[in-house]
Amino acid sequence: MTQDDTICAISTPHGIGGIAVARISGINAIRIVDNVWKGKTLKEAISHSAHLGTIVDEQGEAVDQAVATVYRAPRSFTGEDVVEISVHGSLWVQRELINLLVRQGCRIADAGEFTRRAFANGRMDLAEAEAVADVIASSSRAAHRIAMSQMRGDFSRRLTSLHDQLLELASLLELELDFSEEDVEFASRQRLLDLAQEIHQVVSRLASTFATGSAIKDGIPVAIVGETNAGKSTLLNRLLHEERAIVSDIHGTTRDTIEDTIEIGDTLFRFIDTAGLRDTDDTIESLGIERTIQKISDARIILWVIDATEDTGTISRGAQRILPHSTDGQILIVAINKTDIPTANTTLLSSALKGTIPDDVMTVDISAHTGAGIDTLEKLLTKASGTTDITSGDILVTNARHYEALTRATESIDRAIGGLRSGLSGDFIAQDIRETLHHLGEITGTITSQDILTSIFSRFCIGK
Ligand SMILES: Nc1nc2c(ncn2[C@@H]2O[C@H](COP(=O)(O)OP(=O)(O)OP(=O)(O)O)[C@@H](O)[C@H]2O)c(=O)[nH]1
Ligand SMILES: [Mg+2]
Repeated sequence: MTQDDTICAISTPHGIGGIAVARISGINAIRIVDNVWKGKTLKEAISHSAHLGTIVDEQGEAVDQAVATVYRAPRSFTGEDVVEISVHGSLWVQRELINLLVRQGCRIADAGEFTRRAFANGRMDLAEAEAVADVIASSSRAAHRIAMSQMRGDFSRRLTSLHDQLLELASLLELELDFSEEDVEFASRQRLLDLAQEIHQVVSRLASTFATGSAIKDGIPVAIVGETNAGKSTLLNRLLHEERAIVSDIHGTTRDTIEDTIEIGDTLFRFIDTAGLRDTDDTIESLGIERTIQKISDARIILWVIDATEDTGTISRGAQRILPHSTDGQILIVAINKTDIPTANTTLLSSALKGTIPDDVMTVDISAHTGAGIDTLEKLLTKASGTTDITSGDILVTNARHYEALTRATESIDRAIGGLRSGLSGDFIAQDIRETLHHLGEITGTITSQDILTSIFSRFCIGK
Protein backbone atom coordinates (compact mmCIF):
# COMPACT_ATOMS: atom_id res chain seq x y z
CA MET A 1 0.00 0.00 0.00
CA THR A 2 1.60 3.27 -1.04
CA GLN A 3 0.41 6.77 -0.47
CA ASP A 4 1.55 8.17 -3.81
CA ASP A 5 -1.51 7.00 -5.67
CA THR A 6 -5.00 8.42 -5.68
CA ILE A 7 -7.75 6.15 -4.43
CA CYS A 8 -11.48 6.09 -5.07
CA ALA A 9 -14.53 4.19 -3.82
CA ILE A 10 -18.25 4.52 -3.36
CA SER A 11 -18.65 5.44 0.30
CA THR A 12 -22.40 4.94 0.55
CA PRO A 13 -23.85 1.42 0.98
CA HIS A 14 -24.01 -0.81 -2.06
CA GLY A 15 -27.39 -0.58 -3.75
CA ILE A 16 -29.84 1.85 -5.29
CA GLY A 17 -30.47 5.05 -3.36
CA GLY A 18 -31.49 8.67 -3.73
CA ILE A 19 -27.86 9.62 -4.04
CA ALA A 20 -24.54 7.80 -3.87
CA VAL A 21 -21.26 9.37 -2.83
CA ALA A 22 -17.90 8.55 -4.37
CA ARG A 23 -14.85 9.61 -2.47
CA ILE A 24 -11.52 10.33 -4.17
CA SER A 25 -8.38 10.99 -2.15
CA GLY A 26 -4.78 11.58 -3.09
CA ILE A 27 -2.33 13.82 -4.75
CA ASN A 28 -4.16 13.78 -8.12
CA ALA A 29 -7.73 13.73 -6.79
CA ILE A 30 -8.68 17.16 -8.06
CA ARG A 31 -6.97 16.81 -11.43
CA ILE A 32 -8.57 13.40 -12.07
CA VAL A 33 -12.06 14.63 -11.24
CA ASP A 34 -11.56 17.68 -13.50
CA ASN A 35 -10.93 15.23 -16.36
CA VAL A 36 -14.40 13.72 -15.97
CA TRP A 37 -16.16 16.90 -14.95
CA LYS A 38 -18.02 19.62 -16.83
CA GLY A 39 -18.66 22.66 -14.67
CA LYS A 40 -16.46 24.95 -12.62
CA THR A 41 -12.81 23.91 -12.87
CA LEU A 42 -12.19 22.26 -9.51
CA LYS A 43 -8.48 23.07 -9.66
CA GLU A 44 -9.50 26.67 -9.01
CA ALA A 45 -12.06 25.83 -6.32
CA ILE A 46 -11.32 26.73 -2.73
CA SER A 47 -11.31 24.10 0.02
CA HIS A 48 -14.66 23.08 1.49
CA SER A 49 -16.68 24.25 -1.50
CA ALA A 50 -19.43 22.36 -3.34
CA HIS A 51 -20.14 22.68 -7.08
CA LEU A 52 -22.92 21.54 -9.37
CA GLY A 53 -21.78 20.05 -12.66
CA THR A 54 -21.91 17.01 -14.92
CA ILE A 55 -19.88 13.83 -15.00
CA VAL A 56 -18.89 13.14 -18.59
CA ASP A 57 -17.13 10.15 -20.13
CA GLU A 58 -14.23 10.20 -22.62
CA GLN A 59 -16.66 10.61 -25.52
CA GLY A 60 -18.18 13.67 -23.88
CA GLU A 61 -21.40 11.84 -23.06
CA ALA A 62 -23.09 12.85 -19.81
CA VAL A 63 -23.11 10.14 -17.16
CA ASP A 64 -25.01 12.09 -14.51
CA GLN A 65 -25.54 15.49 -13.00
CA ALA A 66 -23.51 15.66 -9.80
CA VAL A 67 -22.26 17.77 -6.91
CA ALA A 68 -18.53 17.78 -6.29
CA THR A 69 -17.21 18.90 -2.90
CA VAL A 70 -13.55 19.82 -2.73
CA TYR A 71 -11.39 19.49 0.40
CA ARG A 72 -7.81 20.57 0.09
CA ALA A 73 -4.91 18.96 1.97
CA PRO A 74 -4.35 18.95 4.84
CA ARG A 75 -7.85 20.03 5.89
CA SER A 76 -9.66 16.89 4.82
CA PHE A 77 -10.64 13.57 6.36
CA THR A 78 -7.54 11.83 5.00
CA GLY A 79 -5.24 14.85 5.19
CA GLU A 80 -4.85 14.65 1.38
CA ASP A 81 -6.75 16.42 -1.41
CA VAL A 82 -10.23 14.90 -1.37
CA VAL A 83 -13.18 15.25 -3.73
CA GLU A 84 -16.56 13.82 -2.83
CA ILE A 85 -18.92 13.39 -5.75
CA SER A 86 -22.63 12.96 -5.09
CA VAL A 87 -24.45 11.36 -7.99
CA HIS A 88 -27.93 9.88 -8.37
CA GLY A 89 -27.86 6.48 -6.72
CA SER A 90 -28.35 4.28 -9.78
CA LEU A 91 -26.13 1.19 -9.78
CA TRP A 92 -25.12 1.87 -13.36
CA VAL A 93 -24.12 5.48 -12.59
CA GLN A 94 -22.09 4.36 -9.57
CA ARG A 95 -20.26 1.68 -11.57
CA GLU A 96 -19.69 3.95 -14.54
CA LEU A 97 -18.30 6.73 -12.35
CA ILE A 98 -15.82 4.40 -10.64
CA ASN A 99 -14.77 2.90 -14.00
CA LEU A 100 -14.19 6.39 -15.37
CA LEU A 101 -12.11 7.40 -12.37
CA VAL A 102 -10.03 4.24 -12.64
CA ARG A 103 -9.42 4.85 -16.36
CA GLN A 104 -8.24 8.33 -15.41
CA GLY A 105 -5.66 6.94 -12.99
CA CYS A 106 -7.39 6.24 -9.68
CA ARG A 107 -6.98 2.96 -7.84
CA ILE A 108 -9.98 1.38 -6.09
CA ALA A 109 -9.46 1.80 -2.36
CA ASP A 110 -8.89 -1.14 -0.05
CA ALA A 111 -11.19 -1.62 2.94
CA GLY A 112 -10.52 1.12 5.48
CA GLU A 113 -7.89 2.78 3.31
CA PHE A 114 -9.29 6.30 3.66
CA THR A 115 -9.17 6.01 7.44
CA ARG A 116 -5.74 4.41 7.28
CA ARG A 117 -4.49 7.41 5.35
CA ALA A 118 -6.07 9.71 7.90
CA PHE A 119 -4.09 7.84 10.58
CA ALA A 120 -0.87 7.83 8.55
CA ASN A 121 -1.20 11.59 7.97
CA GLY A 122 -1.70 12.28 11.67
CA ARG A 123 -5.34 13.36 11.27
CA MET A 124 -6.31 10.91 14.02
CA ASP A 125 -4.62 8.34 16.19
CA LEU A 126 -5.37 4.66 16.09
CA ALA A 127 -7.94 4.61 18.89
CA GLU A 128 -9.78 7.45 17.17
CA ALA A 129 -9.62 5.67 13.81
CA GLU A 130 -11.03 2.51 15.37
CA ALA A 131 -13.79 4.61 16.89
CA VAL A 132 -14.82 5.68 13.38
CA ALA A 133 -15.63 2.02 12.70
CA ASP A 134 -17.49 1.80 16.00
CA VAL A 135 -19.55 4.89 15.25
CA ILE A 136 -20.54 3.35 11.92
CA ALA A 137 -21.37 0.02 13.56
CA SER A 138 -23.18 1.45 16.59
CA SER A 139 -26.72 0.18 16.83
CA SER A 140 -27.92 1.88 20.01
CA ARG A 141 -27.68 5.33 21.49
CA ALA A 142 -25.49 4.07 24.35
CA ALA A 143 -23.00 2.39 21.99
CA HIS A 144 -23.01 5.46 19.77
CA ARG A 145 -22.29 7.74 22.72
CA ILE A 146 -19.19 5.74 23.72
CA ALA A 147 -17.90 5.57 20.15
CA MET A 148 -18.42 9.30 19.64
CA SER A 149 -16.49 10.18 22.78
CA GLN A 150 -13.66 7.94 21.59
CA MET A 151 -13.74 9.45 18.10
CA ARG A 152 -13.52 12.91 19.62
CA GLY A 153 -10.35 11.67 21.28
CA ASP A 154 -11.33 11.69 24.98
CA PHE A 155 -9.80 8.26 25.55
CA SER A 156 -6.66 9.08 23.58
CA ARG A 157 -6.11 12.37 25.38
CA ARG A 158 -6.31 10.60 28.72
CA LEU A 159 -3.73 8.02 27.64
CA THR A 160 -1.45 10.52 25.95
CA SER A 161 -1.21 12.65 29.05
CA LEU A 162 -0.23 9.62 31.17
CA HIS A 163 2.17 8.47 28.49
CA ASP A 164 3.94 11.85 28.38
CA GLN A 165 4.36 12.11 32.14
CA LEU A 166 5.70 8.61 32.34
CA LEU A 167 8.06 9.18 29.44
CA GLU A 168 9.54 12.19 31.18
CA LEU A 169 10.31 10.19 34.31
CA ALA A 170 11.64 7.23 32.33
CA SER A 171 14.05 9.58 30.58
CA LEU A 172 15.29 10.96 33.89
CA LEU A 173 15.75 7.45 35.18
CA GLU A 174 17.75 6.50 32.12
CA LEU A 175 19.84 9.63 32.37
CA GLU A 176 20.69 8.53 35.87
CA LEU A 177 21.97 5.22 34.51
CA ASP A 178 24.39 7.11 32.26
CA PHE A 179 25.87 8.70 35.37
CA SER A 180 25.79 5.50 37.39
CA GLU A 181 29.31 5.90 38.81
CA GLU A 182 28.45 9.24 40.27
CA ASP A 183 25.49 8.00 42.31
CA VAL A 184 23.11 10.84 41.48
CA GLU A 185 19.33 10.69 41.52
CA PHE A 186 17.66 12.76 38.80
CA ALA A 187 14.30 11.09 39.07
CA SER A 188 12.78 11.53 42.51
CA ARG A 189 11.74 8.06 43.63
CA GLN A 190 8.77 9.48 45.49
CA ARG A 191 7.53 11.38 42.46
CA LEU A 192 8.01 8.30 40.33
CA LEU A 193 6.10 6.17 42.81
CA ASP A 194 3.25 8.70 43.02
CA LEU A 195 2.99 8.85 39.26
CA ALA A 196 3.24 5.08 38.82
CA GLN A 197 0.44 4.62 41.32
CA GLU A 198 -1.71 7.20 39.59
CA ILE A 199 -1.16 5.49 36.26
CA HIS A 200 -1.91 2.12 37.77
CA GLN A 201 -5.17 3.43 39.11
CA VAL A 202 -6.26 5.05 35.85
CA VAL A 203 -5.17 2.18 33.62
CA SER A 204 -6.71 -0.56 35.75
CA ARG A 205 -9.93 1.43 36.08
CA LEU A 206 -10.07 1.84 32.29
CA ALA A 207 -9.47 -1.90 31.86
CA SER A 208 -12.26 -2.65 34.30
CA THR A 209 -14.76 -0.74 32.14
CA PHE A 210 -14.28 -3.24 29.32
CA ALA A 211 -16.94 -5.68 30.54
CA THR A 212 -19.58 -2.95 30.53
CA GLY A 213 -18.21 -1.26 27.41
CA SER A 214 -18.21 -4.38 25.28
CA ALA A 215 -21.62 -5.45 26.59
CA ILE A 216 -23.05 -2.09 25.53
CA LYS A 217 -21.45 -2.38 22.12
CA ASP A 218 -22.56 -5.96 21.39
CA GLY A 219 -25.79 -5.91 23.42
CA ILE A 220 -26.13 -6.52 27.17
CA PRO A 221 -26.46 -10.30 27.52
CA VAL A 222 -29.63 -11.28 29.38
CA ALA A 223 -30.07 -15.02 30.04
CA ILE A 224 -33.74 -15.98 30.29
CA VAL A 225 -33.78 -19.01 32.56
CA GLY A 226 -36.14 -21.07 34.65
CA GLU A 227 -37.93 -24.39 34.80
CA THR A 228 -39.49 -25.95 31.70
CA ASN A 229 -42.82 -24.48 30.62
CA ALA A 230 -42.34 -21.32 32.71
CA GLY A 231 -42.90 -19.21 29.58
CA LYS A 232 -39.30 -18.25 28.73
CA SER A 233 -39.72 -18.57 24.99
CA THR A 234 -43.03 -16.72 25.11
CA LEU A 235 -41.25 -13.94 26.98
CA LEU A 236 -38.38 -13.86 24.47
CA ASN A 237 -40.88 -13.45 21.64
CA ARG A 238 -42.68 -10.73 23.58
CA LEU A 239 -39.46 -8.79 24.23
CA LEU A 240 -38.31 -9.11 20.61
CA HIS A 241 -41.77 -8.35 19.18
CA GLU A 242 -41.52 -11.36 16.91
CA GLU A 243 -42.19 -15.11 16.97
CA ARG A 244 -38.54 -16.01 17.27
CA ALA A 245 -38.74 -19.18 19.40
CA ILE A 246 -41.12 -22.13 19.34
CA VAL A 247 -43.65 -22.04 22.16
CA SER A 248 -45.64 -25.07 23.31
CA ASP A 249 -47.11 -26.52 26.47
CA ILE A 250 -44.80 -29.54 26.16
CA HIS A 251 -42.10 -29.39 28.83
CA GLY A 252 -38.63 -29.20 27.34
CA THR A 253 -39.63 -27.50 24.08
CA THR A 254 -36.51 -25.36 23.82
CA ARG A 255 -33.42 -27.55 23.46
CA ASP A 256 -30.78 -25.14 22.26
CA THR A 257 -30.17 -21.51 23.15
CA ILE A 258 -31.76 -18.89 20.91
CA GLU A 259 -30.55 -15.30 21.00
CA ASP A 260 -31.32 -12.02 19.34
CA THR A 261 -30.81 -8.34 20.03
CA ILE A 262 -33.23 -5.48 20.40
CA GLU A 263 -32.90 -1.90 21.55
CA ILE A 264 -34.93 -0.91 24.60
CA GLY A 265 -34.72 2.81 25.28
CA ASP A 266 -31.12 3.75 24.53
CA THR A 267 -29.63 0.34 25.18
CA LEU A 268 -29.07 -2.71 23.03
CA PHE A 269 -29.94 -5.98 24.81
CA ARG A 270 -29.06 -9.49 23.73
CA PHE A 271 -31.77 -11.81 24.99
CA ILE A 272 -30.86 -15.47 25.28
CA ASP A 273 -33.68 -18.00 25.57
CA THR A 274 -32.47 -21.24 27.12
CA ALA A 275 -33.54 -24.84 27.64
CA GLY A 276 -35.71 -25.14 30.76
CA LEU A 277 -34.02 -26.52 33.87
CA ARG A 278 -35.28 -29.89 35.11
CA ASP A 279 -33.96 -33.36 35.88
CA THR A 280 -33.84 -35.33 32.67
CA ASP A 281 -32.47 -38.57 31.25
CA ASP A 282 -32.66 -37.23 27.71
CA THR A 283 -29.14 -36.78 26.31
CA ILE A 284 -29.96 -33.89 23.99
CA GLU A 285 -31.93 -32.08 26.65
CA SER A 286 -29.03 -32.52 29.12
CA LEU A 287 -26.67 -30.94 26.61
CA GLY A 288 -29.14 -28.06 26.27
CA ILE A 289 -29.21 -27.64 30.06
CA GLU A 290 -25.40 -27.55 30.14
CA ARG A 291 -25.60 -24.65 27.68
CA THR A 292 -28.16 -22.93 29.87
CA ILE A 293 -25.73 -23.10 32.78
CA GLN A 294 -22.97 -21.67 30.62
CA LYS A 295 -25.26 -18.81 29.57
CA ILE A 296 -26.10 -18.09 33.21
CA SER A 297 -22.39 -17.68 33.92
CA ASP A 298 -21.76 -15.49 30.86
CA ALA A 299 -24.76 -13.17 31.25
CA ARG A 300 -24.72 -9.74 32.81
CA ILE A 301 -28.36 -10.00 33.71
CA ILE A 302 -30.10 -13.24 34.73
CA LEU A 303 -33.82 -13.10 34.08
CA TRP A 304 -35.40 -15.90 36.10
CA VAL A 305 -38.90 -16.74 34.88
CA ILE A 306 -41.26 -18.47 37.31
CA ASP A 307 -44.63 -19.99 36.38
CA ALA A 308 -47.15 -18.38 38.75
CA THR A 309 -49.43 -21.41 38.63
CA GLU A 310 -46.76 -23.61 40.22
CA ASP A 311 -46.47 -24.20 43.96
CA THR A 312 -43.64 -22.79 46.07
CA GLY A 313 -41.47 -25.83 45.33
CA THR A 314 -40.62 -24.19 42.00
CA ILE A 315 -38.78 -21.45 43.87
CA SER A 316 -36.49 -23.66 45.92
CA ARG A 317 -35.81 -25.89 42.91
CA GLY A 318 -35.07 -22.90 40.66
CA ALA A 319 -32.88 -21.23 43.26
CA GLN A 320 -30.82 -24.40 43.66
CA ARG A 321 -30.36 -24.73 39.93
CA ILE A 322 -29.69 -21.11 39.07
CA LEU A 323 -28.06 -19.25 41.93
CA PRO A 324 -24.92 -21.42 42.31
CA HIS A 325 -23.92 -20.51 38.73
CA SER A 326 -24.25 -16.76 39.11
CA THR A 327 -21.35 -14.52 40.10
CA ASP A 328 -20.89 -11.24 41.94
CA GLY A 329 -21.12 -8.75 39.10
CA GLN A 330 -24.34 -10.17 37.71
CA ILE A 331 -27.80 -8.81 38.32
CA LEU A 332 -30.76 -11.08 38.97
CA ILE A 333 -34.28 -10.10 37.97
CA VAL A 334 -37.16 -12.42 38.83
CA ALA A 335 -40.28 -12.38 36.64
CA ILE A 336 -43.36 -14.15 37.94
CA ASN A 337 -45.16 -15.09 34.75
CA LYS A 338 -48.65 -16.19 33.73
CA THR A 339 -50.35 -13.74 36.11
CA ASP A 340 -53.29 -13.70 33.67
CA ILE A 341 -54.28 -17.22 34.72
CA PRO A 342 -56.89 -17.11 37.54
CA THR A 343 -55.16 -19.87 39.54
CA ALA A 344 -51.87 -17.89 39.65
CA ASN A 345 -50.31 -17.97 43.14
CA THR A 346 -48.57 -14.62 42.69
CA THR A 347 -48.74 -13.48 46.31
CA LEU A 348 -47.73 -16.84 47.72
CA LEU A 349 -44.77 -17.12 45.35
CA SER A 350 -43.65 -13.54 46.05
CA SER A 351 -43.48 -14.16 49.77
CA ALA A 352 -41.69 -17.49 49.25
CA LEU A 353 -39.17 -15.65 47.09
CA LYS A 354 -38.44 -13.14 49.84
CA GLY A 355 -37.08 -15.90 52.05
CA THR A 356 -34.92 -17.33 49.26
CA ILE A 357 -33.23 -14.46 47.45
CA PRO A 358 -31.56 -11.28 48.74
CA ASP A 359 -33.90 -8.35 49.43
CA ASP A 360 -32.40 -6.12 46.75
CA VAL A 361 -33.25 -8.50 43.88
CA MET A 362 -35.76 -6.90 41.53
CA THR A 363 -38.99 -8.83 41.00
CA VAL A 364 -41.89 -8.17 38.67
CA ASP A 365 -45.25 -9.80 37.91
CA ILE A 366 -45.81 -10.31 34.21
CA SER A 367 -47.86 -12.10 31.64
CA ALA A 368 -45.72 -12.88 28.63
CA HIS A 369 -48.97 -13.94 26.98
CA THR A 370 -50.96 -10.69 27.36
CA GLY A 371 -48.01 -8.31 27.74
CA ALA A 372 -49.01 -7.16 31.23
CA GLY A 373 -46.04 -5.98 33.30
CA ILE A 374 -43.64 -6.01 30.32
CA ASP A 375 -43.21 -2.22 30.53
CA THR A 376 -42.08 -2.57 34.12
CA LEU A 377 -39.76 -5.43 33.21
CA GLU A 378 -38.20 -3.30 30.46
CA LYS A 379 -37.63 -0.49 32.94
CA LEU A 380 -35.94 -2.89 35.36
CA LEU A 381 -33.74 -4.21 32.56
CA THR A 382 -32.68 -0.70 31.59
CA LYS A 383 -31.89 0.09 35.21
CA ALA A 384 -29.92 -3.15 35.60
CA SER A 385 -27.92 -2.48 32.43
CA GLY A 386 -26.23 0.46 34.15
CA THR A 387 -26.28 2.45 30.92
CA THR A 388 -28.42 5.18 32.45
CA ASP A 389 -25.53 5.96 34.82
CA ILE A 390 -23.15 6.64 31.95
CA THR A 391 -22.65 10.29 31.18
CA SER A 392 -21.14 11.60 27.99
CA GLY A 393 -17.82 12.36 29.72
CA ASP A 394 -17.28 8.75 30.83
CA ILE A 395 -14.65 6.75 29.05
CA LEU A 396 -15.53 3.11 28.48
CA VAL A 397 -13.22 0.64 26.80
CA THR A 398 -15.08 -1.33 24.13
CA ASN A 399 -12.24 -2.69 22.06
CA ALA A 400 -10.64 -6.05 22.92
CA ARG A 401 -7.27 -4.88 21.58
CA HIS A 402 -7.29 -1.87 23.89
CA TYR A 403 -8.35 -4.03 26.81
CA GLU A 404 -5.44 -6.38 26.26
CA ALA A 405 -2.95 -3.53 26.03
CA LEU A 406 -4.35 -1.92 29.19
CA THR A 407 -4.14 -5.22 31.05
CA ARG A 408 -0.49 -5.63 30.06
CA ALA A 409 0.22 -2.02 30.99
CA THR A 410 -1.32 -2.66 34.42
CA GLU A 411 0.96 -5.66 34.91
CA SER A 412 4.14 -3.85 33.97
CA ILE A 413 3.36 -0.73 36.00
CA ASP A 414 2.58 -3.04 38.89
CA ARG A 415 6.09 -4.49 38.62
CA ALA A 416 7.56 -0.99 38.47
CA ILE A 417 5.70 -0.04 41.66
CA GLY A 418 6.97 -3.19 43.38
CA GLY A 419 10.51 -2.33 42.26
CA LEU A 420 10.27 1.26 43.47
CA ARG A 421 8.97 0.16 46.86
CA SER A 422 11.73 -2.38 47.37
CA GLY A 423 14.43 0.02 46.21
CA LEU A 424 15.31 -2.01 43.12
CA SER A 425 18.01 -0.55 40.92
CA GLY A 426 17.00 2.04 38.34
CA ASP A 427 17.64 -0.05 35.24
CA PHE A 428 15.06 -2.70 36.20
CA ILE A 429 12.48 -0.06 36.95
CA ALA A 430 13.25 1.76 33.71
CA GLN A 431 12.66 -1.51 31.86
CA ASP A 432 9.18 -1.96 33.38
CA ILE A 433 8.31 1.67 32.70
CA ARG A 434 9.41 1.32 29.07
CA GLU A 435 7.17 -1.70 28.81
CA THR A 436 4.22 0.24 30.20
CA LEU A 437 4.91 3.01 27.70
CA HIS A 438 4.97 0.43 24.95
CA HIS A 439 1.54 -0.93 25.84
CA LEU A 440 0.00 2.52 26.14
CA GLY A 441 1.54 3.42 22.78
CA GLU A 442 0.00 0.33 21.21
CA ILE A 443 -3.45 1.76 21.82
CA THR A 444 -2.91 5.18 20.28
CA GLY A 445 -0.73 3.76 17.54
CA THR A 446 2.56 5.45 18.40
CA ILE A 447 3.97 1.92 18.57
CA THR A 448 2.29 -0.41 16.09
CA SER A 449 3.48 -2.86 13.51
CA GLN A 450 2.27 -2.76 9.91
CA ASP A 451 0.64 -6.17 10.42
CA ILE A 452 -1.52 -4.87 13.24
CA LEU A 453 -2.50 -1.84 11.17
CA THR A 454 -3.45 -4.04 8.25
CA SER A 455 -5.58 -6.29 10.44
CA ILE A 456 -7.32 -3.32 12.05
CA PHE A 457 -8.12 -1.45 8.86
CA SER A 458 -9.13 -4.52 6.86
CA ARG A 459 -12.14 -4.81 9.18
CA PHE A 460 -13.47 -1.52 7.84
CA CYS A 461 -15.73 -1.40 4.85
CA ILE A 462 -14.65 -0.23 1.42
CA GLY A 463 -15.08 3.51 1.04
CA LYS A 464 -14.32 4.20 4.71
N1 LIG B 1 -51.74 -18.00 30.07
C1 LIG B 1 -50.47 -17.87 29.84
N2 LIG B 1 -49.77 -18.83 29.23
C2 LIG B 1 -48.46 -18.64 29.02
C3 LIG B 1 -47.78 -17.47 29.40
N3 LIG B 1 -46.47 -17.59 29.07
C4 LIG B 1 -46.34 -18.79 28.47
N4 LIG B 1 -47.52 -19.43 28.46
C5 LIG B 1 -47.80 -20.78 27.91
O1 LIG B 1 -47.01 -21.68 28.64
C6 LIG B 1 -46.55 -22.73 27.77
C7 LIG B 1 -45.04 -22.83 27.79
O2 LIG B 1 -44.49 -21.65 27.22
P1 LIG B 1 -43.02 -21.59 26.63
O3 LIG B 1 -42.75 -20.17 26.32
O4 LIG B 1 -42.85 -22.59 25.54
O5 LIG B 1 -42.21 -22.06 27.91
P2 LIG B 1 -40.64 -22.27 28.08
O6 LIG B 1 -40.28 -21.75 29.42
O7 LIG B 1 -39.93 -21.72 26.94
O8 LIG B 1 -40.56 -23.85 28.11
P3 LIG B 1 -39.32 -24.82 27.70
O9 LIG B 1 -38.83 -24.38 26.37
O10 LIG B 1 -39.95 -26.14 27.69
O11 LIG B 1 -38.32 -24.69 28.77
C8 LIG B 1 -47.12 -22.40 26.41
O12 LIG B 1 -48.32 -23.11 26.23
C9 LIG B 1 -47.39 -20.92 26.48
O13 LIG B 1 -48.44 -20.51 25.63
C10 LIG B 1 -48.54 -16.45 30.05
O14 LIG B 1 -48.07 -15.38 30.44
N5 LIG B 1 -49.88 -16.70 30.24
MG1 LIG C 1 -38.78 -22.54 25.54
